[in-house]
Amino acid sequence: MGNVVDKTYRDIKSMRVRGALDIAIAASKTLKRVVNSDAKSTHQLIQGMTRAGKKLKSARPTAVSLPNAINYILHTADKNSHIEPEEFRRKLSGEIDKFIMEQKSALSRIAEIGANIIEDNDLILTHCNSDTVNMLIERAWDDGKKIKVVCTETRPRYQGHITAKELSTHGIPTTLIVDSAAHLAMKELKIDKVIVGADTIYASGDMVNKIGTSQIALCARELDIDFIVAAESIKFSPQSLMGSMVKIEERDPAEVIKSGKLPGVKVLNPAFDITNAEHIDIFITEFGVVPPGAVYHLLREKFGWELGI
Ligand code: RI2
Repeated sequence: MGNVVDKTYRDIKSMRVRGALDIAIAASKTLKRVVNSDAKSTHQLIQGMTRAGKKLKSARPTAVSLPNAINYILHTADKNSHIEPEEFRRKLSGEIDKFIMEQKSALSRIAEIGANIIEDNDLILTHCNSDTVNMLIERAWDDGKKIKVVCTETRPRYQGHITAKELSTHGIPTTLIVDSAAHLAMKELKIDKVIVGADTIYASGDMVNKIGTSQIALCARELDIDFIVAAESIKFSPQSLMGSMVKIEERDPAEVIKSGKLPGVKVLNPAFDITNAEHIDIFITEFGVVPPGAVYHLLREKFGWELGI
């Protein structure tokens, strides 16, 4: 079973599996494999799940969807610790399947709500690659809205290329820009809306997303362009209610520049930044449109199990 867990850990760490929702789903599926291992007692099964959960959580530190999914499944395991192993396997497998289905239906609900917000002829700018944002944009297009999209390339790993490829393959007119052209493009092309995904959303309404997002939000504020975040509630951080913030992942400098190319120069490669709640107009969640000031209430309502309330 260690092999399965190690493989998922490596896939997430190396970003072979990436995107805040996808890493949470990959970890959930792996915990289901652990639940179905041949340990003799329920206690041993829970021990195995706890070990696997700890390892998987350490694969990437910034997207709270990963620990949220794992904590939820471990919480469900604890609640069922009194039942026999066979029944426990069946029950937990069903709960994990249900949890994954809920995440997928959250995604499609956000697409539906988000598509209503997009207007005919909108020019939308997005950053990085978010399945949630792409699904929402594709839904608006399928609804008959004649939209166009501008994608940043998203250095250093160029996830913007994935976005551009997906959207243009869907038939949507798509333009790729370098990250540093964001302000110019927003001003000269007259972008109507910026829509991005999220990795972690704090109780304060501040939001952690791919490096460069906060600069784009500042530009949007200056130019009076709507700045919209599309994210499932799994990306809300209950720990932030207790003052705890996620660690901003610092990745290998080799992603930025070939090692040894600039001897003596230090390279920083933070993968995420924090966008101030004041620069965010709305969050689109599966529960509807939420202003940054309402995140606190949604967190308390939806993550009561984690907070013991
Ligand atoms: P979905 C990604 O992180 C991006 O920051 C993206 O905005 C966010 O996850 C949400 O993605 P990375 O894994 O869950 O590329 O909307 O570092 O797909």
